[in-house]
Amino acid sequence: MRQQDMNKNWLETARTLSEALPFMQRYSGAVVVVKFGGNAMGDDAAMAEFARDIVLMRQVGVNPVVVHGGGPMINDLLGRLNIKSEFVRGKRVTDQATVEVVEMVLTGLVNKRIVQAIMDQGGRAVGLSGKDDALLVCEPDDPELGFVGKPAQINTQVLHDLFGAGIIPVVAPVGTGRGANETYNVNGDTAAGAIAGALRADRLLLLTDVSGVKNAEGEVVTELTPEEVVRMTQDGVIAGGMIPKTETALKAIYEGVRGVVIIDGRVPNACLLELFTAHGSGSLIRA
Ligand code: X2W
Repeated sequence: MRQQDMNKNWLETARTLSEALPFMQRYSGAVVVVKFGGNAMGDDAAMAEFARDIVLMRQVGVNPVVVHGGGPMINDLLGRLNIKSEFVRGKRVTDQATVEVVEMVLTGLVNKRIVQAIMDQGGRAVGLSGKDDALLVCEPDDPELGFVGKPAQINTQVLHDLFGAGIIPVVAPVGTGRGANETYNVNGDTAAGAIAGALRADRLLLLTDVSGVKNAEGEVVTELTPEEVVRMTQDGVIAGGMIPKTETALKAIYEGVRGVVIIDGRVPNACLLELFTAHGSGSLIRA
């Protein structure tokens, strides 16, 4: 549909695209790991918009990897099955019955919903969990947590194979172990950080439901160094649910990720705003 009146909006759209060129050049060939948390997922329209941003990234030469969560969706099925669940230091205590539900929900429902949303936008996506091609080989995290895994060995070859084929990997944070038939529930942020670290990613975007790291005055800090994060944590300014995210960020940077951004995934086009405009969004942590 061609609009006859060249009103201001279309000129602005063209200008926005033109202004994105240096950013597209900057990120061409870059690896960007996007953690899409269950709280950031929203309704079908929001999911479609997220998928569209990921497909656009791939279209302009970025190699995106989506690592998703799904905590609220796991809670929903556990509730329907009358299985009680509790969290210790941000991680779900996971017994045998729980790990089965976690694997079903994450690798089934949530993973395929994201794959389908990307396909619907004309991209190519393949869903996998940490079991596929032994992407995430885990060790038990803490005896108190049961079958919660911490990634001990990350085999990224399958991701490079998919990049080469122009396919977007969509990873469910469920890991395998070193023994036979082991299944581990991995925190989504932890899985995304470990994969970004192993890939030496250019960017790790942690999409969540808060607008970023806030200072003592409650304002979002747009740029922080790892040292500042450590200091703000010691001072109690960074607290609660933000701690697993900043810990993931510091570990990822230590492992060679160039920058980690904590952003509100519910903001429209959050990923594009971050990568392809001078504005950015949320908090960028880098050395
Ligand atoms: C998480 C995995 C899903 C996840 C869980 O069982 O909820 C652990 O806590 P969000 O949506 O990113 O929170 N695993 C060990 O991380 O989901």
